[in-house]
Amino acid sequence: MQTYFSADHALHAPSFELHGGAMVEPFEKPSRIDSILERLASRGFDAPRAPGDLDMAPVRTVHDAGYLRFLETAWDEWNAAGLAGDVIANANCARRMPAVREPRKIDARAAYYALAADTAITQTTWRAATSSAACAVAAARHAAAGSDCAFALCRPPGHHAAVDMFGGYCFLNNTAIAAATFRQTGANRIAILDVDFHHGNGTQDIFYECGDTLTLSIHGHPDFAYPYFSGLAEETGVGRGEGANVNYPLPAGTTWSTWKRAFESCLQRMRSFGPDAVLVALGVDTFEHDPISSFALRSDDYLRIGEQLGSMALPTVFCMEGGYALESVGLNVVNVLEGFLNARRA
Ligand code: 5XA
Ligand code: ZN
Repeated sequence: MQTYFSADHALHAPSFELHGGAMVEPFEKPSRIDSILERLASRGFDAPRAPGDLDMAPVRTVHDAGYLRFLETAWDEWNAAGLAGDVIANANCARRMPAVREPRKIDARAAYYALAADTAITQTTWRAATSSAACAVAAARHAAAGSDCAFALCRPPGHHAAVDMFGGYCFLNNTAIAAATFRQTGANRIAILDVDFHHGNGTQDIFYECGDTLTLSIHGHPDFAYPYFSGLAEETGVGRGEGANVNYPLPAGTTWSTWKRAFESCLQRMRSFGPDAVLVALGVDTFEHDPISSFALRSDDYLRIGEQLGSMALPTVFCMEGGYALESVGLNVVNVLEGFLNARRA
């Protein structure tokens, strides 16, 4: 399986994260990727390839034009306004606020476009985010060109990025951009399966009215899990998208036996939907020792996830999302990929 990876990911490295009332070292940091690269090499995977320059056409079909302008220029404007440090939202569009529209000042615009204050935009975040999306585009093209599967080692991740919102460490929605790339190559029906611990609110938002993209997400229940305000089973899509969004909110402490039932239901729904391609938002923060999540999957469970996805026999692209247990993130990711390849070879 070919991996696409850009060294530019390291350009996104905020110096702190606001977490539970404290400024802490960010959980989402460049060394996560080193751990995955090392494990890919030691398990005999082909050397990663760098993606080309990002084709903005699929990005523009996913994200709002004003939002893209904001992401690209936010840090420069913040700096020019004399504000200190990196761009961080210190307000939000909260419920019943009557003037929800893009304001003029840069700190106000950050508040307008932010999902949460956990995500900073640095001077070089835009370059990292576009390189991350370029990995997703290159992986989708590779799979669509007959190679059947690919791994986009995206960083920063993407599944919380909505049409016009950043947060949860995400700026551009890499799986949605990969879906748009598949469509450029003639695919009509796409399934996006999000196995990250956190609900893929951004992906849900982007495709909520869309009947030819099936979005499925297995995650911690919003009663306790970020992003708290989406991910209920009742969120099923609207209009032509009615029935094409399926959420599986699960309790804290979920182990493989419960998680697997939701996963098998996803596989069944995907089979009935009949996609031309599958995208997997591959978060491994479902791991028992993940520092910011509360499921309890074990390293061997990731092999089983990969095997079952491989048995679907569909063009498949994996896009990296969360996973913060540094000593195990590489093992767990590579277990999924290896399980997938084992099933494909069988
Ligand atoms: O999948 N999303 C994440 O792993 C990020 C959660 C951010 C919590 N502040
Ligand atoms: Zn996550």
